Amino acid sequence: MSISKRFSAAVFVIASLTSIPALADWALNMPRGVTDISHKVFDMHMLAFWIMCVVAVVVFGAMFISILNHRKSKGAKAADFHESVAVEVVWTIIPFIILIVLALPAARTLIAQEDDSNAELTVKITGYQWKWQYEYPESGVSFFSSLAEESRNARRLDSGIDPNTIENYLLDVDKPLVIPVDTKVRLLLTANDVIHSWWMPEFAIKKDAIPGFINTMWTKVNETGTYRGQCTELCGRDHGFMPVVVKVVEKAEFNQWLAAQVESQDVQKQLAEAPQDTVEDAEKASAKVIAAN
Ligand SMILES: [Cu+2]
Repeated sequence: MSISKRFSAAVFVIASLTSIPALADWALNMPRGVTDISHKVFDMHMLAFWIMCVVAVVVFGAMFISILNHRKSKGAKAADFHESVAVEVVWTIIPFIILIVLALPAARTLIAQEDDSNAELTVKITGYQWKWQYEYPESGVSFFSSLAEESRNARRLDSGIDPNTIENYLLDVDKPLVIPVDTKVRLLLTANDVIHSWWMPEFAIKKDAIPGFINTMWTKVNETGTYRGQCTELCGRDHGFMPVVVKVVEKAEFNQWLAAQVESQDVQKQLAEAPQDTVEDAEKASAKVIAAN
């Protein structure tokens, strides 16, 4: 291969790597996300990445130049000096500066990530084998979020359904968590059986849900939309089948949704509590509850 051909091949590889955002399914990098914290995490990741690139180019460059230009066949003679204060100072100070440059924003982001004070809404998340429960303690709303039926059917052995035909295969649920946009939401995390972990890449949050413990995290999403994540702690047979789906909606829409949940939960509660000794009684009771609501 001639040098010009090699050069154009290299340009092609670099060009296809930089056009990765166009091929979303192909993306190798982490997502930039939709929260201020996720942007900070992404920027830090890229900072570390570029510093590593420069370090790699300098270190490997020096190595290859030394190997090529100072090889024995060219008559090179190895230097025989011992100890060099100058070199030692340089290779101590440069990594020290790099570490400080990386540690400062990292510490700042870590502290911000842990500060769940002044939250406007609280949601309790409980992990189960193999689903999530979402509770809004302030309004008493509570529901389970399980793998969507299309995925559930397709994943069965010999189901005959091609998973490629299922939209968001294994990343869809029957009832997603709903939260309002531009609102600081505190998430309380626990589990009811084994350790699970709640992960939402677009929000840059991930924490273990541990039985008997309450872990906290928070998020404030800047854009409405549907976001998908997964349980990320191997929690048993169906670990791969308990996705996390969060629907972020406008504040007014959220209030409407929450009110509807409160109402439907009230109806269910009254139905469960009404005396239902016979079928007739049950029908009468449900008619009464429906009329009252
Ligand atoms: Cu799990």
